[in-house]
Amino acid sequence: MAISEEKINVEGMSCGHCTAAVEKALAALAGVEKAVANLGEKNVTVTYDPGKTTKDDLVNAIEEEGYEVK
Ligand SMILES: [Cu+2]
Repeated sequence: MAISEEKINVEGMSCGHCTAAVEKALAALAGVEKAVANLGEKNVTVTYDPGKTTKDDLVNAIEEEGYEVK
């Protein structure tokens, strides 16, 4: 089981609530071990099992929270 790490650029996060919402949405997906959003860098680093979740799933979860993936 290979674990992947993906850094995804996210537009629209403006405070701690936003980063928490993005992290929570990602952490809720199957196979996601860790999601750490960085407000200053406007990105989120996700550690996940690509056998259970695809990058598209990650992007969808972020967009469903109302943030834009660049
Ligand atoms: Cu916010």
